[in-house]
Amino acid sequence: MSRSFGLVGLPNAGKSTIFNALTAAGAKVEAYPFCTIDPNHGVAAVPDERLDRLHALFPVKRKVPTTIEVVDIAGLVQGAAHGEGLGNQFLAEIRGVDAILHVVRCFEDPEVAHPTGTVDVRRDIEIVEAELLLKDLETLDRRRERLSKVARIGDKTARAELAHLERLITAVGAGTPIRNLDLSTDELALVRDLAPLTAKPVLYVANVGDAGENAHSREVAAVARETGAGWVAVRGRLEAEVAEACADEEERRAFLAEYGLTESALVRLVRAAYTLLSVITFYTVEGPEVRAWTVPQGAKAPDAGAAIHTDFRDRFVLAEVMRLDDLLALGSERALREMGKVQRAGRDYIVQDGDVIHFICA
Ligand SMILES: Nc1nc2c(ncn2[C@@H]2O[C@H](COP(=O)(O)OP(=O)(O)OP(=O)(O)O)[C@@H](O)[C@H]2O)c(=O)[nH]1
Ligand SMILES: [Mg+2]
Repeated sequence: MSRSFGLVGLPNAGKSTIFNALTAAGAKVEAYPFCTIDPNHGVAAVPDERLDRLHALFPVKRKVPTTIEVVDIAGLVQGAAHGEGLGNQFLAEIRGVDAILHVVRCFEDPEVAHPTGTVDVRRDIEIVEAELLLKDLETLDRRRERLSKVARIGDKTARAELAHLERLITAVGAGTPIRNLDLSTDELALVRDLAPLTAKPVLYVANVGDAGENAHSREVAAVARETGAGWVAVRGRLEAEVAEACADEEERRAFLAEYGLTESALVRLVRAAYTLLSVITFYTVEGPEVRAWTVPQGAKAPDAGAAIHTDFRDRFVLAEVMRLDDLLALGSERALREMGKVQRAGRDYIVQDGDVIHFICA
């Protein structure tokens, strides 16, 4: 299943620019704030060198990469939660995403207005996070209001849930994002249900401008370290131009090399995001298709099979597992079989990043 990401940030931070760099979808980008009104939704195929090499070894008809979904919403400003600006009404759009991409403006450009006049990374991050916290408070409060009526008539489960809600409300009210709390099983269930924004993992995207990393982006790195978030530096405008001008990753790479960059923003961002989400990639070669799949780290073979087809979990008999590195080194499946390097794995096998798996089902 593809992972989804929601872009948040101040107006003019470069969210739509980053959206375009990732999806090459050509969303509207302007030097004035609130250029984005309606949310942009896009899908990007994840460039994957390992998949390319696997496909070269098994030149079947189709090469199917994993995909990511990206949602780009209007900028958030101070007071958004109380109706300022446009961003707040669209926060609901990103309730369903797996992780937040928080775009932080790290470029100076007098042509592009900054909503508060100057770039100040810590303050800018705080403004946006405060809005996310306020949005969560609103979500949690609404649930509390509804539940307290039921709890009053003596419903035991409602009363228990209310207690969990109170703890979350106190923490969020004090400025602690839910992702930083140690949650009990019951609280986790509640969080799954309500999908509050501050429970989602955050990847800071430092939009550094054409010249590359600078003092502002180093500050973003420091914030990420302090809060346990991920971060990645992206030359937004340059990457968006390259993404839109070049049809494939190879062409992009040749272009970016001229600027001393070895990989596109999409590749680097996905790598950081997959690490943050603790997901790994495995591969299949079946019929006319070589294909990449993402599953949570620690997934057992039947669960990985279920990513392909839900009934693989129950029908699972055996997985034949090859290491992609072995395949690339030895050049053929046959060579691996002869060397005894095809592992027959049972239900308890934990899938590893880079496995090439053939599922045998009943
Ligand atoms: N100099 C410079 N300008 C950039 C860069 N990235 C984006 N911009 C410019 O910043 C302005 C705002 O970019 P957008 O991508 O529209 O910003 P946004 O965050 O989507 O803004 P809203 O939709 O208004 O919230 C545009 O004029 C972009 O061209 C960059 O790397 N360097
Ligand atoms: Mg925009």
